[in-house]
Amino acid sequence: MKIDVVTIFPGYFDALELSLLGKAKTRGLIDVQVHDLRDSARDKHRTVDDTPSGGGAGMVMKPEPWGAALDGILSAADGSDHDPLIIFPSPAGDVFTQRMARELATESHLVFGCGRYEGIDQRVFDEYAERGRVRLVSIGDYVLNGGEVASIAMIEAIARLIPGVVGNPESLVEESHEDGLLEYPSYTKPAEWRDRAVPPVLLSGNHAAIESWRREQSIERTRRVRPELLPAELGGERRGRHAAP
Ligand code: 6GU
Repeated sequence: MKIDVVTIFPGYFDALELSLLGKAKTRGLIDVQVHDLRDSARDKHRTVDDTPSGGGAGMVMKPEPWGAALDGILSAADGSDHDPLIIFPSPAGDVFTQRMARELATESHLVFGCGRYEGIDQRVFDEYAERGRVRLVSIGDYVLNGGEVASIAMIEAIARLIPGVVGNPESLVEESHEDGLLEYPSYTKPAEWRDRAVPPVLLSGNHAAIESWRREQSIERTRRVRPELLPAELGGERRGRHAAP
């Protein structure tokens, strides 16, 4: 998967060199290219923002540097058989979920456009939505200073679903959200720590009993913490195992 990122803070994306994602980059499973938006500004101060039309607080990102940066990325991709999807992280977007991560993991080229300040001039979204595929995506109901941290979260969630990125694919299956439920609690050795015992069933060697204990724990945890995720057949409001909440 090819991933381009446009940002005024390329340094944020140094985090992608670490751990599994760094290994995935080295092994060629993902190819991440980070572009400094200021390199696409034309004045000597490398200006990327201006005051809002109509007045108001804060600054808005100017369209021209975005146009130059995105045109450059799209023309480099032109003629390849990879149809890019541009994602603008935005608190006004569709909420990012595990389901969306699974969908996006099947794409061959993602472009993340990280806005700062009060946002990007609307004409940038309109221009690229007319020329190709654009999505506004939020990572939750709270406000960040810009799209960088949101992009890193999305890139990590997406990239780990690409075959080969996570060493043991079975570990992907048993996690929170993959079956629509929260994950069961995990334990390791020692069997007793500070008078706290590992639940005996986990040491029983009875695999059917362990599996049913874990499922019960998942359901109870989901009922307690995120009842809105619970499927109807488990007494919840959710319309089916993979229906949207
Ligand atoms: Cl994607 N961007 C910003 N700036 N804030 C957010 C967000 C995105 N998702 C939640 N809050």
